[in-house]
Amino acid sequence: MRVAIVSTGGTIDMVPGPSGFRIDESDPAPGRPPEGAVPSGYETEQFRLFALPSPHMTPSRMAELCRFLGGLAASGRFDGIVVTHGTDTLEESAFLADISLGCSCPVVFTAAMRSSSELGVDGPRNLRGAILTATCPEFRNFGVAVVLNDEIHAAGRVTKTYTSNVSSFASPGYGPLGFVDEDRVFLVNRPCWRLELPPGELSLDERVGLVRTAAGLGARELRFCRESGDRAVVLEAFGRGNVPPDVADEVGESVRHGMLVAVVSRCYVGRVLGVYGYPGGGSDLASRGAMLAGDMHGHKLRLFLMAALGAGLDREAVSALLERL
Ligand code: DAS
Repeated sequence: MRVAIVSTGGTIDMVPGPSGFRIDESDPAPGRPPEGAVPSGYETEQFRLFALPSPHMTPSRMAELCRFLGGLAASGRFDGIVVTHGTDTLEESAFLADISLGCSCPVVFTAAMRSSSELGVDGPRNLRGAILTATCPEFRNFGVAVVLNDEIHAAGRVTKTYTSNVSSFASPGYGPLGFVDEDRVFLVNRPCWRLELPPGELSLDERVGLVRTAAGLGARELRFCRESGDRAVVLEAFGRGNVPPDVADEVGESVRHGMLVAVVSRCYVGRVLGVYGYPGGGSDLASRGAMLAGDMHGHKLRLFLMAALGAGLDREAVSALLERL
């Protein structure tokens, strides 16, 4: 089995420094897998694309990563591709790869919650699990996955739930696709549908805002997005998709200005639906032209809208895709 390992940075590549963990710039063999991480009989080829803490990943760097992965997949040289990444924005990079790659070479993201110098280091085991998953014959056509702590998660569902624990990555409300048990991969749930972009070159329109509501908050922030020239905004509403009345007025104003307003919930599990008709309720927002975007997480939906607008999709095409959620 031949596996490409693409490193981008993150704790998995970090060492202690005078003021805290940092990427080891002096590593003579950057991205080389640690002892025991590569199962016997496997060959790996390392590519260091970035050496960044993941809060330094930007949408354009994520798009560059996706294009790089597409090139590796198209080369036909690998049975699977593993990406190592910082945990903070891993779910966004993995999601963008999931909606845009549309290729048959399996791609798995992994990371570490602890650096190689810490007690109970998890990186080598996570890398091994990711390699095994990416090359598991049954794993084809599952989309991009994220493997940490012996669990395999769908990129569209997974989220970092805990700041420091090795069991941080979870798919709340859905559960993992499967798990890794020593040298075996067990897939127990197949995603029946995934959000995907139409085939084509990935290009992002970054004029997409993200606004989270809180009691009495949101209208000023939405107005800021509109006045800054955003073409779309994701609104993280309360519960089933409800907002304060002044936020609803601002939603209407944004739609009148031609912006695409997509509503998700600030709850981290469950769908939005127009079940409330009061001013600011989900049904009111829909009647003012907002799109209700199912169970998506706001930060992922923002990337989807960037890519959809970058691909030239119009309002109807975006809405048709979101209706499936
Ligand atoms: N701050 C984290 C990052 O680079 C470290 C990590 O978890 O990888 O995302």
